[in-house]
Amino acid sequence: MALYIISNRLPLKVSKPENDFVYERSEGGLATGLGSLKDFEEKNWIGWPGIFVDEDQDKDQIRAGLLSENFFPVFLSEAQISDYYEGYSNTVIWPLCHYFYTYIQYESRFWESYQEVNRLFCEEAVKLIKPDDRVWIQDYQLMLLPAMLREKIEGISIGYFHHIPFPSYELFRVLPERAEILKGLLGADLIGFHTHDYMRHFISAAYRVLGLDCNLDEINVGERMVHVDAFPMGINYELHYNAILDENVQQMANKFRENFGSHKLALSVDRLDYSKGILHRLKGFALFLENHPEYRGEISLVMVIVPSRDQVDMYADLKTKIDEMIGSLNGLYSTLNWSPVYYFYRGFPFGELMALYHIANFAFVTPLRDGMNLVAKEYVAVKRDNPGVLVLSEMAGAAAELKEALIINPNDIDEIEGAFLDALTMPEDEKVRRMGKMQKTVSKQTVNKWARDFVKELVAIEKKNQSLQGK
Ligand code: GDG
Repeated sequence: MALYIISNRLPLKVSKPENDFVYERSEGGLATGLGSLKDFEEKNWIGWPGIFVDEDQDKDQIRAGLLSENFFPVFLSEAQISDYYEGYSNTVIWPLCHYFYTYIQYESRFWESYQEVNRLFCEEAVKLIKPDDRVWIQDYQLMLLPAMLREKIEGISIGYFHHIPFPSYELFRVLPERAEILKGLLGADLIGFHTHDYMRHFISAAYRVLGLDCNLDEINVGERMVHVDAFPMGINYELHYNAILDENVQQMANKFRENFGSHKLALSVDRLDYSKGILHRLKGFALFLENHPEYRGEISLVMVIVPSRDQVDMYADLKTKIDEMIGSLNGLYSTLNWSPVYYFYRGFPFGELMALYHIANFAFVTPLRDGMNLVAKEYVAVKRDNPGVLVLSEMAGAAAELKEALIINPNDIDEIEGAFLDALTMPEDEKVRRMGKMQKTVSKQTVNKWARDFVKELVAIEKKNQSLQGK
């Protein structure tokens, strides 16, 4: 019996720098978690390989190259990536689920392409999957796929996990295709979210949009019950907790510490996105420096912003505003040996990121909305026994678990300002106590446990359904 993971992207990048295709694995959290599912004889992954190819012989070559990894490519055209991925997924579903519905840019061709690509994934999957295999679909790019697959393969066991927030019904109802999306998702036997709130919102949408019979964690779709549950995703705790034991990471941490100087460091790490609350954070810091001149020269904000979608106007505008705010803040307060903000508009190699986490006195994770936010959990793990303070937005899924963080409302600039003062003045024993509790939480709810819990529940539902049908 095999397990099939289906996600928009395969966990690798295929490129063709010269004559041959080159395959580069990207070990994200998801791949690590799935690696821990030992009970399956066979684990397969279906997704887009991240390269545009037209020629059949190139496609065959890539297919063959991926086979040894049990990866199966779905080839997409540039137009499909533009309309299904950048269009419907990222300029309709993403803003909607993050409560930025006025940011939605709706084009009917986006929805057409979204349906077409979900069908394409279905066609590819049907060629491989047998009725007693299990399927685990990942994320909002493939919300129609569960029902499409169920229609093609009767009795198949299907799970779906939603990595971003699921908005309240009042917002979800705005979507013209709200019913189609819900029906698509309800093709699954098990639908997972990071938090109970998202789960509740989903059930309420199913009840109010489709008029279905629901209880606290099940939706009756007539011939089946669909189970809904919360599975908070975690990180590879050992990897992060032990990161600083690596000599290179330690050397980098020492070098960074020396170069930044003796003042305190508050770190933030985000992809460039309006949901991350980057401007609010900067405003809070500016207000703090304005109202607390005694701390000028004592603390810097280290901002790592990973480039993303910056060809899109809305993202380019956000980047311009960030650049301007940092420029004016640094212009106003910098001295010869201190800058308020150290700004890096690029990604860092893993080891350097670990070194930054380790030396940061505080982490400011203040998204306006975030499904979970793994940066918060990584910071907690990497700090090890080096006390630090996590300032965390109550709008991040992680806040449901990391209750000992300094929890703030990221829309409230005064609260952000206050968090800088609270972090700077927190007694050492309180830092140690809070961090210890959060480390305990993060070390238990790892990405491996997340994956195992989900699949265990999927199997239990399958058994229950079989016994109900007298199989
Ligand atoms: C979705 C949801 C949910 C970041 N900068 C660098 C870097 N990173 C790594 C971090 C972390 C990951 O990227 C970002 O984690 P997020 O939790 O923000 O997740 P996403 O994948 O963006 O998004 C989110 C998640 O799915 C899981 O369900 O938590 O809410 O939006 O691992 O470390 N890594 C390196 N250099 C960087 O500069 N090497």
